[in-house]
Amino acid sequence: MDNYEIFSNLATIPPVFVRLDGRAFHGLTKKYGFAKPFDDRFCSAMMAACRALVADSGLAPVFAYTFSDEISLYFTGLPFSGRVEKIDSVAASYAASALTLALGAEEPLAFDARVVQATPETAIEYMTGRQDEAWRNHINSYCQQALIAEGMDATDAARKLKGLPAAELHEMMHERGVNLAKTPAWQRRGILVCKKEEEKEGYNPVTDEHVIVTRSRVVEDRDLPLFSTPEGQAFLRMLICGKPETSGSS
Ligand code: DGT
Ligand code: MG
Ligand code: MG
Repeated sequence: MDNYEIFSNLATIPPVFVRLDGRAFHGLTKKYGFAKPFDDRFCSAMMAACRALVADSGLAPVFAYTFSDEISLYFTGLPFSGRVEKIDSVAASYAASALTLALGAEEPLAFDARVVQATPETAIEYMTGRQDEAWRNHINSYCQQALIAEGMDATDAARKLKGLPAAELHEMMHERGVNLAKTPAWQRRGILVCKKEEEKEGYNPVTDEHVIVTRSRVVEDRDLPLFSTPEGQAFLRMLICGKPETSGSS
């Protein structure tokens, strides 16, 4: 019956992103009573899932970028010979297990997964686009929450906010004493989790010598630059291409 497994040999080549998104997390966040618009406990649990994906899953993405209930994993080498079904299913189930453990949840939860084909250039565009989405999600979540707190129901609040320009949303929160440019950076710009190589001095007892060893540890960056600025583009280029400039520029 193997020949009916028609998608199992669908394979891709790196670089790719795998984007995971929590399934029906509106229900999960309601059930756990997470603070609106941003909950520290939910964010910490998402970070634990990101750390596990980067450090322990064996999938070995270069980094994870997260905001809200989504995680983008960037790969420059692929496990499972690049087989899409296997990559998506293992990444999504691993993330779901890691988040379940981190939340101490007593019921199952799920992520969906998709592969986003990339080149180093489009990877930079992709990251800039996801951070734009994080920003839109941030302002929308604050405004939606403010209207609901004033007694409006969620559907009416969403209808009222739909299509309003960013300046009006800013003004709306300003009138309520919140400056949306001064909220914590992780809420506005998302969080990056990656491995960092560090050189440390060690001691080799066999040769009785002091040696320099390279160790890698997982670090998180909650104070990311704005990716659409020159500083942000240089940051992404360094992260994705290992150098801050485009080739050809001086
Ligand atoms: P989906 O992805 O189509 O299966 O459905 P959802 O419900 O997961 O929708 P999505 O992914 O568009 O939106 C993310 C949901 O997660 C949204 O209802 C807001 C919620 N959420 C994310 N972060 C937080 C948080 O920090 N606090 C609270 N209260 N909710 C959050
Ligand atoms: Mg979701
Ligand atoms: Mg989402």
